[in-house]
Amino acid sequence: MTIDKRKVVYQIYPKSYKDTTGNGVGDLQGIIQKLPYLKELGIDMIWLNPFYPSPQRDNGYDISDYTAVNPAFGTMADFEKMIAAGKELGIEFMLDMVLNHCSTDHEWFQKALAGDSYYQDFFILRDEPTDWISKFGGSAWAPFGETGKYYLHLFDKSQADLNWRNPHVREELFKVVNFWKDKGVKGFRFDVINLIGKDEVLENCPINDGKPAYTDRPITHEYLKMMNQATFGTEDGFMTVGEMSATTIENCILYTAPDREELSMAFNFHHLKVDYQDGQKWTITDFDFPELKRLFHTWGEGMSKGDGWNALFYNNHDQPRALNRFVDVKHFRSEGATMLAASIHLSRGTPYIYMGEEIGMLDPDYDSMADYVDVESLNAYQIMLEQGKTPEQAFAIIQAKSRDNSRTPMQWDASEHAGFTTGTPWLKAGKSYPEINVETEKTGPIFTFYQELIRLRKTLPIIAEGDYTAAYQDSDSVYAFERSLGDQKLLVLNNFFGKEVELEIPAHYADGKILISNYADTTISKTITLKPYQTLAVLTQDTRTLSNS
Ligand code: TEU
Repeated sequence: MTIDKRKVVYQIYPKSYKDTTGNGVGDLQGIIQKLPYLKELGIDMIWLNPFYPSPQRDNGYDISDYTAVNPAFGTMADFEKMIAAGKELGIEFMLDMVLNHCSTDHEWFQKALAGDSYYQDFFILRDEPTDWISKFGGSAWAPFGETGKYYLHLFDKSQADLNWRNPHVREELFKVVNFWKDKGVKGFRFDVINLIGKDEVLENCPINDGKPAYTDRPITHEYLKMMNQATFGTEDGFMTVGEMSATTIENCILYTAPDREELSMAFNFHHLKVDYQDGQKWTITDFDFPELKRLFHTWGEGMSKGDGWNALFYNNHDQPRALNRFVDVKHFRSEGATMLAASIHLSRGTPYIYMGEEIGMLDPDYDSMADYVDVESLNAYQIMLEQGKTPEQAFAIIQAKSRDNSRTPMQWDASEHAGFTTGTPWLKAGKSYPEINVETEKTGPIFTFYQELIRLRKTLPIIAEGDYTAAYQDSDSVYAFERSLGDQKLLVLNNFFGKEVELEIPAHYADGKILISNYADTTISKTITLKPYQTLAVLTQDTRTLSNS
């Protein structure tokens, strides 16, 4: 199973992309309408977050019917049109498969509740709950109707974990995967797929909420092999990405090394926890740059050596905007946005762009708790109040950390609601839309820089295929790496701060060629001064290794 490493994926949160009906919710027709825009950007594949029927307790990650389209987003005919319209433009689709859990509204759960023992074995039922905590707060177990039993839900209580030990469950889920594959999709993103294998005996686990009993279990690799064989494994070029919660490099190599025949690549989240205080999300603190570097370097080198493949990203629908986290956006929004982009698009792995990133969108800067809708944020706010935080303190944390930060409507133009809808949007548009929108940004420095990065990956094999080695490990402001392919080397320097920094360039790069930079008029010499948030990539044919200067 090989993938095309020149491809770049663009993530669309359908609910927030473009509404063509005026119901305040984005839809598939809206995506069709915007395909030419994405063609212009140059991306190859679109990952769509769930658009299936769902009570929307967790915005579609609580699926009640795996093989249909939620009427709020359109029809199956719209879906087919979208695939066909993409094909004409050379844009493929990757669908989100939420196979760890289903909605408690799903007929499997409803039949189980009604007493059908065949379907009861689809879920994880126990007489006694363990002390595990759900990832959205509170116990991970809820009473199973009036039976006196409890069912496991690692996420919201409306998301019941499926029992992958049961072969009938696997069979049903593989049918789902094949249903969409047969409709012409060319990729899948598997939600929290490293959590599907649960230990048979579930025990109390006071230190880490039960995680060792269900994270990266060896049996998960077996399940992925089975799924690969039963579904997409024979389709050359098919792209699959697993979302891995609290995972390890060792496991991600196993999940993604081509000879393992599990998945094509993996998302991990370690680099997005560098602004968590003591590992806790609901805190506010500056990001830890040395730790960010260390993680990029260990994962970059580890996956490179082990023949694993990373999915590269800073943004998605669960994360506040990276620009707000890592960049002084007041002074350096464009420089910061382009530097962050280069730091992953020139790295080893498949880059993912989250909608709006290509125009430098920011967190919405809402004024009140009433603007937030995400179940995780609402739970966290209550828990913080119970723990003694003042409403002001709790609100400030939600403002910085809420998943709604990235879910705000795509900013198309300066008209009301950012040109997203003519109705009332399900989530308010961010305050920045009058200035930051596609209309104003499309010819600007950020969008055009993304276009160039995407083009470079397609034209230079060293970007798509080259190895990854850490560089300038001791620098306290520059994250740098070197790519190599055959005799060729590429040095990528990224200044993560708003002040200039001087570097000695190894002699063999001194007569190298500047591949790309986010500042004009940079020249290469022995000593080089990187401007605030400057990114600079230098290409050479020379084979001497880079000294750690
Ligand atoms: O997210 C998995 C996950 O672990 C998230 O809880 C993530 O760590 C968290 O949102 C960061 O605060 C996936 C989906 O991406 C997410 O949208 C779903 O809510 C979740 O699975 C359950 O399906």
